[in-house]
Amino acid sequence: SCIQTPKVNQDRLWKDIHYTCQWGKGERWGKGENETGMSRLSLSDSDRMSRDWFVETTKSLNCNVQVDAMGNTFAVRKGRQQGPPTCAGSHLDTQPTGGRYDGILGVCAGVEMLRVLQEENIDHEYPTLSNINEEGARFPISMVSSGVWAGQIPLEKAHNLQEVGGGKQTMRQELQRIGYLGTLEANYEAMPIGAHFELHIEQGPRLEARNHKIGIVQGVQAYRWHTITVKGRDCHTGTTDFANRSDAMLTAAKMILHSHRLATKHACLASTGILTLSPGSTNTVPGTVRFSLDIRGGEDDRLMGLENQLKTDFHKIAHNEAVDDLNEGGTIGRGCTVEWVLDAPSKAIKFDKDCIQCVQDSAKELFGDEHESLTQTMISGAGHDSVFTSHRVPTSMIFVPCKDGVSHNPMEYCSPEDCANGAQVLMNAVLRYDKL
Ligand code: HGY
Ligand code: MN
Ligand code: MN
Ligand code: MN
Repeated sequence: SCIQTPKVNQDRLWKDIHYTCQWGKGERWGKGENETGMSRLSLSDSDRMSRDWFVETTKSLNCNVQVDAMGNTFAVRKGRQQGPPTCAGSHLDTQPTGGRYDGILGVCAGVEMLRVLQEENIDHEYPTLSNINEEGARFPISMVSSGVWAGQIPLEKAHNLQEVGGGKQTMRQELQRIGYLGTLEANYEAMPIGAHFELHIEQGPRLEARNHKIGIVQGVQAYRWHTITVKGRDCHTGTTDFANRSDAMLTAAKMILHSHRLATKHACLASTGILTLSPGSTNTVPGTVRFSLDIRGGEDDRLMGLENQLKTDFHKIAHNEAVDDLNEGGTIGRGCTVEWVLDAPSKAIKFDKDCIQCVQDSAKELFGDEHESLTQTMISGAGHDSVFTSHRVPTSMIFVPCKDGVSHNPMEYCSPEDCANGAQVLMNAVLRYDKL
């Protein structure tokens, strides 16, 4: 059934997105093309200011705002509503050198939906939601706040998370410090929502490559984050020959190279984004190296196959045993030890078919006869809060293209038209879902 839905205001949405970018903009970047770089780390002061903006703005739109013990901020518009309302949410935190659309677009689109409902006097209750630490850049579990709300991560564990790289502050202390340690219990029962839709940039090249305007997201690939510690022995670089070294840096380098090669063979992805070593001196062979390993792949068993093989091979590399072609001319050395810690796993998930249908129908409504050539179904390569909400309520996502498929980078860009297309499909989908 064709539902005449009101139009989002593209200029106003664009203004909101860039208004929120004043907080945490360029904290780590100089002038020039990088000055658009966002560094609004979860629970930082700049994050607090963007959250305060979200609270004030939604309150001015006749919402009552509730914050839970994980900082999830629900702005629920008062109105006639049977049963738990349909929610539109995403996140405001960014990568340390992130872009202006990842997460922020979805939250601002939720706010734009509320503005339109207010203007059109649509007397309907809708929550918009802003999650915390989706990026997992400052605290080691990504999407942690939606994970607690969905009952997938214990509150205690989340509250005690300390900053990546050994910072002392815990999530709980930082939530308290910025005033977002809410009294509402961080779980589904305390804040039941009926369904969840998340608008997000694709963060990859597929939509742009085919000149598609909307991605109808059917699920999210599995991923597993680890911290690997390699222990060898500090020694003098001038007096210790190779046979006598336990070189943790060389060993870790071989592991990282091997993880890339083996992931390719398993049609998966692998990446190391954090690497620390000690003692850190030109003339001391490093005895300790710690590195992150983010592996991702379509299905759970394929990813576990890669992980198990990597565990075997890292053990061999640590003991200088041959692994594929890594050991030609390698050092025989005294070997090292290796330790794995699993930080954050997420199984592959499939979104709800009614939600996907609502997105599909909303895209049809927006593009009319051209919708076939302007939309595609897809699986998300990136993790999102929707991964966790889908454990609890019917959920799906809407993607819009981003320039060159670049994200987690100051050059991230999504055009005003693409932002507005996404927000329109988001609002249409929420209104449709409620009429099911
Ligand atoms: O890691 C991810 O995929 C997301 O950006 N948190
Ligand atoms: Mn994101
Ligand atoms: Mn991200
Ligand atoms: Mn997300």
